[in-house]
Amino acid sequence: MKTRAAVAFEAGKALEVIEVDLEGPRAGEVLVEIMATGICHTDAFTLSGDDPEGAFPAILGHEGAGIVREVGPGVTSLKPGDHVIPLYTPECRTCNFCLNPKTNLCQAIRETQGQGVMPDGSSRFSLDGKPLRHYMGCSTFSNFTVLPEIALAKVRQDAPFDKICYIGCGVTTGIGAVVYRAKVEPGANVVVFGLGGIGLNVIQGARMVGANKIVGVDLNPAKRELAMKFGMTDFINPGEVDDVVEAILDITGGGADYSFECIGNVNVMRQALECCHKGWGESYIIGVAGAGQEISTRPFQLVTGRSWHGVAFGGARGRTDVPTIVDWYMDGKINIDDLITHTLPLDDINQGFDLMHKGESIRSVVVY
Ligand code: NAD
Ligand code: AHE
Ligand code: ZN
Repeated sequence: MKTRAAVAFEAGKALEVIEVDLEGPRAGEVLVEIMATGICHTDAFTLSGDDPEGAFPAILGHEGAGIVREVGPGVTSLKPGDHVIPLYTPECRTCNFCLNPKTNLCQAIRETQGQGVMPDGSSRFSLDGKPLRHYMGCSTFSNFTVLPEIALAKVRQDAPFDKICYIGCGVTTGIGAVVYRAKVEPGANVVVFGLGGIGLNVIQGARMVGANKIVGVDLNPAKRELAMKFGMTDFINPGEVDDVVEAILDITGGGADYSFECIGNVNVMRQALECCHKGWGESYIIGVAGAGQEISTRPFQLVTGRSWHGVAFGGARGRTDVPTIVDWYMDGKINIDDLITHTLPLDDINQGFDLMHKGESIRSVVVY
């Protein structure tokens, strides 16, 4: 079939919205009509050329929601008409990662996914007979896409696609980091570095679990108002204090119980570790840093009881946890609407990237 898609032909170039060829689903695969997709910072990161796994030409996008239109042989858990959210972290429920309760990083298809192909090593997308690569196993910047069955969460049918698409990455990444990965307790002091599409979801996750202080750190003072609405109790602009770490120790009375880095800046990652409470503070890296970048600290920081962690997709097991997060949204327990600042047609997708780079959007959503 033919489908309209925004194609990334080269790193650093704008996407081109064109018609491409899409082959139907093979065994274990599902054809999905994408109804809406968010534009995540990670799409911009890969398009910039900084992603060691970035390969072109490719169809980016990994934060979508849509409807199953066809299933390949052997697919048992989904049928045409089902509403789904694509999962860049799948959940096969049988690999040794899925069987280990300590991780959500299913590895069943990780290698081929990173190469931009389906699990059998081939691409379903092509242009003029030449393959186009998939991206993060999702390629939601195409109106129709093909995914493995294990990379789709089935969700309720009354949830609006243009809002729940954000659960495909940003919402789950932020709230999940608090709830599933760090397991923040009521009364804990939490510090969040970077109040963008991820950090604001960490903040609302911290409020949801009953955190005490929720300190937000951002260079952009315009982020303050929205962050307060989502539960931030204290704001630090690094440009207005002598020492960010000292300012956090003062506000929290000794340091963060939990800190989250939601920027992708290795210098800030160090601050996020060092603002943690001596003896028990835990720091979680969420931000994605460019190829070749490294983190550092004095080992004494760890010897004296702080610990450094990382988390992908909020520690969520997609097929199990994503439907629950959709319920949280539909029940009014979490706010997604106020984070979706812009809605665009596919033809204007590059404007969504421009808004992100200028710091003018939290989330832009493309509606097909
Ligand atoms: P964003 O651009 O919306 O937000 C980043 C925020 O950080 C902005 O508000 C910006 O003003 C602020 N900032 C930038 N430099 C700063 C500094 N030095 N000190 C303080 N604040 C600073 O980005 P986002 O969509 O929220 O994504 C954040 C990061 O999370 C990105 O690196 C993205 O790739 C990554 N990410 C990771 C996962 C995961 O599973 N680990 C999932 C999604 C996104
Ligand atoms: N491909 C990059 C790393 C990019 C990365 O860290 N991706 C996160 C998700 S960001 C979503 O917006 C992730 O899930 N990582 C775990 C994984 O298995 O990819 C690189 O450095 O090679
Ligand atoms: Zn993302």
